[in-house]
Amino acid sequence: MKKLFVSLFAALAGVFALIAQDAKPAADAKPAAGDATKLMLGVVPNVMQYDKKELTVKAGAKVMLLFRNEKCPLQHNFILLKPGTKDAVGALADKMLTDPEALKKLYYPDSKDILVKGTKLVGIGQSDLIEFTAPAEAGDYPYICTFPGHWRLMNGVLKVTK
Ligand SMILES: [Cu+2]
Repeated sequence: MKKLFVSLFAALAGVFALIAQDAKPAADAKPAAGDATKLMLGVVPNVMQYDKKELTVKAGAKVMLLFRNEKCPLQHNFILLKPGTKDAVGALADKMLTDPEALKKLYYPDSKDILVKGTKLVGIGQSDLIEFTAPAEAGDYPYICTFPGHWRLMNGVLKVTK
């Protein structure tokens, strides 16, 4: 099991290195990237689901989350929420259907329960590198896509551990 984890992590590190190369010249790479916890989250095409129902980080860790949509023709996003607030924020997300400013807001509703937001709507072939500091309190933090209607299926839990 440990071996599997190590090789998975090596594979992840490789992917991040490639992306970093793509994004900017190597000399300009961010020094923080080395000690951040790197997570990857994808999209299952056409069923409105993330490819992972669960992610895990240490409390207070620096996190680089690569949210990537390889094959789904729909647009998606990512927000991290305070524990127990998924349904409330999901209801706000659905209301954005009638908000003329919704697209400009990337379909992110206004809510004090939102801890982290992605930086764009992620269409097919696109990705969003989301950097944040994990919550200091251990617990189960829901993440959802707030494109109206998606959150009921498109959700997961970030497990924050001590
Ligand atoms: Cu979505």
